Amino acid sequence: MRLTNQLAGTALVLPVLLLLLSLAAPALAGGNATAQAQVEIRDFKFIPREITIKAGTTVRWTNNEKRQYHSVWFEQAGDPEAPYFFPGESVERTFDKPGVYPYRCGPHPEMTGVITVE
Ligand SMILES: [Cu+2]
Repeated sequence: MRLTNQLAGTALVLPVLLLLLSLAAPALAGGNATAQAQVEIRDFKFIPREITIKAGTTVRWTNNEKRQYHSVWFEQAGDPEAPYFFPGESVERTFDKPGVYPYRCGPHPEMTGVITVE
């Protein structure tokens, strides 16, 4: 009777362990699933102005000005003008396809940047 109970307990524990491992595996192996890159906006500049990322990476632009709004506008890709965002705010964009993605700030055409996706 005791042996039977132990076997039954083992039989239950194993599938639960396997389930937990299968849930944890993507988080452990798929580090790129949540890859993120940062671009700061300060003194009317995108910093860094050019970055290279892997496909699937999300880029986050953060406005670190004191009181100036900006935008991140992929004009050359044919996007409509992007909304402005204000100090303390950020915008994100995920790049799934390799390529070179130039962008600019809507109200400040001299502010430009480039995302290269590998
Ligand atoms: Cu701007």
